[in-house]
Amino acid sequence: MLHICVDAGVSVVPQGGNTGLVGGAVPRGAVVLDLRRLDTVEVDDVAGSVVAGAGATVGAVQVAARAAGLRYGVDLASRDTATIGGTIATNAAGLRAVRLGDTRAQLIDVEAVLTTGAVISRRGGLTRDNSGYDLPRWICGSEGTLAVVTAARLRLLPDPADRATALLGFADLPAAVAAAATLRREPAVEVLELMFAPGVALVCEQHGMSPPFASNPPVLLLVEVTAAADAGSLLGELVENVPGVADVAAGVDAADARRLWAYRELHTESIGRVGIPHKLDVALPLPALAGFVAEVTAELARLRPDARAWIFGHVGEGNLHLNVTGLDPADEDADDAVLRLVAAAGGSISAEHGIGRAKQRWLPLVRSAEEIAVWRAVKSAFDPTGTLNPGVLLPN
Ligand code: 2HG
Ligand code: ZN
Repeated sequence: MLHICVDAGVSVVPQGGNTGLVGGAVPRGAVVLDLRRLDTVEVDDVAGSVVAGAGATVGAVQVAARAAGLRYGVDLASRDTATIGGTIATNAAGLRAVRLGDTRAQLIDVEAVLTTGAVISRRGGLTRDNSGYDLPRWICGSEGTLAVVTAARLRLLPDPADRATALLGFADLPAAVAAAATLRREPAVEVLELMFAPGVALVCEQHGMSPPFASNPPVLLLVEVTAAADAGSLLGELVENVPGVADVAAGVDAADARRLWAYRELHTESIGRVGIPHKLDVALPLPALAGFVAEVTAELARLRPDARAWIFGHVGEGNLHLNVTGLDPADEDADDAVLRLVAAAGGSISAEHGIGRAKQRWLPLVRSAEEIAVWRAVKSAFDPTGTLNPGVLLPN
């Protein structure tokens, strides 16, 4: 099929679950290659890995891994729609990457089709293979611009028998960031998610949930630990020794833990109900994070007094999701101001969602002309006719 498109001079946009947030799979006069029917999942118990078709959902891979007493390290709120192919194309990171790594860290091999029709794959399942350039890791995060991912072999991890979740309240952001930095050093901690009171209140209002704390702390941190046994006591001890914790809600049973997770996982959907948000997925060095939030909030209030910024994210890695509502969809001034502040603070304009079509304009803030020139050479080595996903990632 690819070579027919190449011969006809038609572009191709590979699509998975369509959960991307930067327009990386949005076609513009192109053939859409829907990969969702390639949804096989086969766990290889002996190798401790899984071979999944590009269209298998992350959730299906998680279920299959668990059935074999193992687990898949990538987890994200869109797990039941996002596909393995899409998460490889975007190098999705998600909720546990602070401990378990992003998609690239799970990759053993990728089977992918080039526009020449050639298939690249080793598929042998060797986890040690240092025999040269690592094409799977180049394809991962290339946003469908280099090759069409059809399947992958992914590392599975031991499944800790026990886990415990707690929501912590803080008086201010510097205290929450300091606590996250301390907790990140603890091997058992694998989730560190930041929220603010207005976002949690919005989730409660939209979903008829009661607030987690009567005291309404301004900043909240969702923490999860895993262990072979007694994760609850371990989490209790850790929390007791972290300075600055003003409130604690412990997930005593599974239903409680699900409720604590819901405060975080329902953010995207709840904000979407307020209006079409401008989505800014940024990373900051941890020491700069609290200062950045103060600065960006003041700058947005000055520039667009009617806009509203909702902030949450994977604070263990300095990844903030800044959703700005109350802006005209075509108004890029606020995005520009935010992303310039990010770059000035030594951060990245895309922590995990990629560049797609939405962030290309700002790529030069964080990537040099020399780097982009090498990318172009790589792109033409993989896809000499420029058939795959033109207009995405690489500036035109
Ligand atoms: C998340 O962490 C996703 O929930 C979505 O990356 C973030 O909606 C967003 O901005
Ligand atoms: Zn995220």
